[in-house]
Amino acid sequence: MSRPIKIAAAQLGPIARDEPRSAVVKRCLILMHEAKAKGVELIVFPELALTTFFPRWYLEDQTEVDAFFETEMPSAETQPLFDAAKELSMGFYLGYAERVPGEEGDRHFNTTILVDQQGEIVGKYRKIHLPGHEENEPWRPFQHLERRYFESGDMGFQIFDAFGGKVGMAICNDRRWPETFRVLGLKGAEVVLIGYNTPRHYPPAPEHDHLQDFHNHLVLQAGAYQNGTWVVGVAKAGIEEGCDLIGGSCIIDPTGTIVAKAEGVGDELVIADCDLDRCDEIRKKIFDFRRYREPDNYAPITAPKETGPKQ
Ligand code: CDT
Repeated sequence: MSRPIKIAAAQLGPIARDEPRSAVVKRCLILMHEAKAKGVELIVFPELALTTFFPRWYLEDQTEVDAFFETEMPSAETQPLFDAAKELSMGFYLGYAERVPGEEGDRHFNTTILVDQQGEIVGKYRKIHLPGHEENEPWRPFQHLERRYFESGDMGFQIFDAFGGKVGMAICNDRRWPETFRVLGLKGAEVVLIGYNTPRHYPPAPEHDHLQDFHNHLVLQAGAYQNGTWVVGVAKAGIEEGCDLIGGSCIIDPTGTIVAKAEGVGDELVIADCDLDRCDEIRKKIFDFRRYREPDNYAPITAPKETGPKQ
């Protein structure tokens, strides 16, 4: 049996702070048309794909922060992506900053959507693991204020029936947590799509800077193998506003093998034929969850986080 779907990881190079969304959308459309010529059915863009990675700045004016957020999807500026999806019969994953206006104040999420080949939104995920810090830390060469600008996602880890399979979504830091993949794996994910923005320099632990590419692939490959799922990791890469973001966008098969990988740090397509039936290689033979898991011994995993060891 085989259930192939051709997927493209659409890595984006840097996005300048003053680059309008319309320019980014144009870059995405170029990649979609290139991908169409190669038979791609699903294209995956990075985390916060419509703007520069703004959590690197401490901004006191909320209006300035909100300018990086979307209140509607599609919007006039992003509608061309939805039109292209329909015209090219190509679904997409798109990360963006989402603002939800409400009577008790606005809510802000680091969000991604899954759009099908008819241009309809069929899935949404709001980032759960938010890295970084809440307050300005001027000693850092750049900030990582996701914990200031976003709240943790309220939609859980879900699976969407789309593209003839079961699709899971996560965003950037989520990939470092095995629980992300395991929850998606337990729900039957056959492919997990993950956009990211990962600075090479990590101010609290600069001694690990040379390991950033390694850690990226380590967690993506482990997540794939340990759950018998395809994984698509997609970077926003290159020197963005003076900050070096790793590339390494890749597609990983359910054995944990990287089958296609980006060569540079600019706009680039990484394409692979992903046979979703290959998940069975691992799920039926190695990690048969129903047969081999021992959840009675895993209680600390779901205990409140305060019960973890003090650091
Ligand atoms: N965007 C994002 O989540 N970036 C983080 C940076 C490192 S914080 C430890 C990441 O996990 O790649």
